[in-house]
Amino acid sequence: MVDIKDYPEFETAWCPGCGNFPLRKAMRQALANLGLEPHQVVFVSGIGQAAKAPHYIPCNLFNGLHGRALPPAQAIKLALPQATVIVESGDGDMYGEGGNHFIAAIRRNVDITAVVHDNQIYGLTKGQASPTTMPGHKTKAQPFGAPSDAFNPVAVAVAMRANFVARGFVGDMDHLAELIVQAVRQPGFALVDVFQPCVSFNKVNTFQWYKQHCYRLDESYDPTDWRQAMDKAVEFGERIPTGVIYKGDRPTFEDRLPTAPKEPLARRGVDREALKRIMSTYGAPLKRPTKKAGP
Ligand SMILES: Cc1ncc(C[n+]2csc(CCOP(=O)(O)OP(=O)(O)O)c2C)c(N)n1
Ligand code: SF4
Repeated sequence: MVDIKDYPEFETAWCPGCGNFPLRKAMRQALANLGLEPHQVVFVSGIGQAAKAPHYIPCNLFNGLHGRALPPAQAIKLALPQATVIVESGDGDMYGEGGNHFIAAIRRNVDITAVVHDNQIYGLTKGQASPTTMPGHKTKAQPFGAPSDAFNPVAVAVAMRANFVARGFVGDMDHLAELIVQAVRQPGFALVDVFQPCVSFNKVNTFQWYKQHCYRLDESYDPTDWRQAMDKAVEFGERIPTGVIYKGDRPTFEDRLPTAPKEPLARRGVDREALKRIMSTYGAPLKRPTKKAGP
């Protein structure tokens, strides 16, 4: 049986009180509840404070470029279908620099889970407005207030009928762990957008602010009703719903791709005779280069 202690804690570079800590705990609990051993999981992240989260969990990790977590995550899942692939990164990384990959990943629907630390700010680079920063929010780089409207990742994901769309809050940790469990279990692309305070650079969306505004969807809510989900996804004001906002059932990319490997790509044998036949259609067989005389 897998236990949360199989996912020990490490020293981190985060500020004391950062919302990344409870999210990490919820993630460790979710992995234990899923019965996953560390070697069965691959985390993929980009750049940022949130993107460091997988450094502090003893699973496999691919840490890529800023905004580029989703493409390698999809490739890893296709090449290693048995792995549980979780992308864990920040709102800037996923929706700003990685915004187009986010849209493409929903369309493609590879069976991966994206858990986004949404602190509504760029934390690592000291508090510039991110795509989810609310308009008018004053930062050092936007002293007159963020001049753009905020990106609503949940509404975009529901509009595109992503197979699983949820919003969590680090102040409701058991609920958050349960959302991650459900997201991993759902086939296809799953999004869990998680509100988490950045205590150093976001003085607007504090823990208290999230606590005052977030409420849990009640039991009677049906996440398979797309129109109702659209209404909930755009509810972002005095009250902001948390929970599973939408659950879809589009076929996954793997289901639609006849050549998708069912076993690790690395274990597939090579048909050398077929390879020779293919190479022979490109002309004369390759010869080893001969050594040239000279300096
Ligand atoms: C291409 C590129 N642009 C910009 C940066 C600088 N940069 C590093 S992290 C970051 C923002 C990270 O914000 P977010 O993803 O919200 O994570 P947080 O630090 O808030 O957890 C930026 C702009 C970079 N490293 N690479
Ligand atoms: S700057 Fe913000 S996001 Fe980064 S570690 Fe500190 S509190 Fe967390």
